Amino acid sequence: MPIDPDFFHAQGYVQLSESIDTALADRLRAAVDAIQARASRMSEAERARLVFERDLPDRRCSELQSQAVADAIFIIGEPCTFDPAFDALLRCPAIRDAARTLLASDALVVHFMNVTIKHPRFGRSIGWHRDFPNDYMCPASSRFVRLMLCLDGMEDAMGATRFLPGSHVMPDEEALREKREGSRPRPSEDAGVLLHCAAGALVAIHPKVLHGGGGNRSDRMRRNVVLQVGLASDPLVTTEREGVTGRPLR
Ligand SMILES: O=C(O)CCC(=O)C(=O)O
Repeated sequence: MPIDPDFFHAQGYVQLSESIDTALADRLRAAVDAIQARASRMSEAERARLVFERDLPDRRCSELQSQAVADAIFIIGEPCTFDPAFDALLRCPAIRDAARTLLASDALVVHFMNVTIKHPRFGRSIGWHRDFPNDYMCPASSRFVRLMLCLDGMEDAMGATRFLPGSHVMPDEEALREKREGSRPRPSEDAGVLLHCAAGALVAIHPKVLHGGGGNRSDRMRRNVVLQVGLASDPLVTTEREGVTGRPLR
């Protein structure tokens, strides 16, 4: 079985033993490179779908780093609007089968997709958080999943994703209360377990598991394609929509 649902439900994350084919992974890496290469020449409409490193508040960014950052992209939103390789990703059996197994349903829809980039040496850390509840593209219940395709693989120095195993085992009401009251736990930066994986690995993330990750201190690029999938019967209760939102996962 390419996925271990027991591990996922006990730990709150799992690395799949199957992924997408290497030719598509190559296309996706090339697509991300091409988007980054033309970022400074894009139209306003295209740039509005990108989050640049330099626009984010970061008290830890030194003067030297600010110069290196230039047009570095932290998040590519709506990647399907930039390159059809991302549409092809949504048609991959590994993606569909993982979501079907973990959500125990065949009637699934895509919520959103992005590419999260930690650039060599200055790519920022991501603080501990849960994906449920969320102000962006969130249904009323936590019955959805994020699938993360690690284009470059991940290791400690690259700012690998860190998980607090078992932290998802809580009722939705408690996660909602935590957000309302601002009482979400803040584990230390080195708490939990690091997910080390090879380039092209596919990882499933439970919406309530606490996860985050350090900055990229290495010389290697760290690019993850993240997509969120939920039940067709479970409408989003937040306002934003993307081009792929509601697309059936077939
Ligand atoms: O790139 C990562 O480490 C994970 C992205 C993430 O935290 C998320 O999508 O919630």
